[in-house]
Amino acid sequence: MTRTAVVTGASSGIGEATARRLAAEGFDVVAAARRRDRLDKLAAEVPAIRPATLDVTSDESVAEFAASLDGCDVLVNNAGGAIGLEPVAEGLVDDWRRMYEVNVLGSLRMTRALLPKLIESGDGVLLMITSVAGLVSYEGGGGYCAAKHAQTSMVETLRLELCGEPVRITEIAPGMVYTEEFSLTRFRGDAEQAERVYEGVPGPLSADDVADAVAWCVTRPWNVNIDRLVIRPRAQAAQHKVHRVS
Ligand code: 8X3
Repeated sequence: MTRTAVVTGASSGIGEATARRLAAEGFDVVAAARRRDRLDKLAAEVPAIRPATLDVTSDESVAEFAASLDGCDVLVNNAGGAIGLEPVAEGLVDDWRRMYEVNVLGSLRMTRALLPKLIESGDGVLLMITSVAGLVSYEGGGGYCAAKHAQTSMVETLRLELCGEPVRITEIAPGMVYTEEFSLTRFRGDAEQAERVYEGVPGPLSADDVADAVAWCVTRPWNVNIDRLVIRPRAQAAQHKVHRVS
């Protein structure tokens, strides 16, 4: 029987690449995000992808979405992002709130709503896309690092709480990934600053590289739980150690 995978934040970047890749792996994919026009285009291109409008920051939207699903075997909590690079001393409450809403509470809403279906499937996988920012802190990371640390902690707690249930809990923590929007959002639309992050870096990861890791994690045998997979480009040995060529 075809298995169903739900991917949040599927309208671009890692989410879109994951939706495409899981479809190629034979899943029925529900690609969920706010921007329906983008999802519709994606679904028109890939028959195994079904578009679904979803705002993970809204209780009603998540409830409606969950009710529309017959079942769910894999949930990829991917919706998230960073806003701003201010030091904590100048942290903007609205930005922090937004980052918490999407990254942390969005994942909580989706987890609460779909966990019963994942368990019911008999071999569910809940996969959280976190970040290396969930494992280390860095200057300017402020609210994003805090939100990603919260997600990392959520994954660890879930795995303990669900031990004995037929659901695997996996985290993928990517480092530097070059996507259309991540850096642009962080720099509030300043394309030049956004590009500078990747300047001279030979081979930052692509969204496809992360999607490849997602596919590997969710296609392991039922008894194999990949707890955490940290994935960085070869040029990024650590947060502060990035090789650049001019
Ligand atoms: C994105 C990676 O290094 O910008 O999650 O925090 S980093």
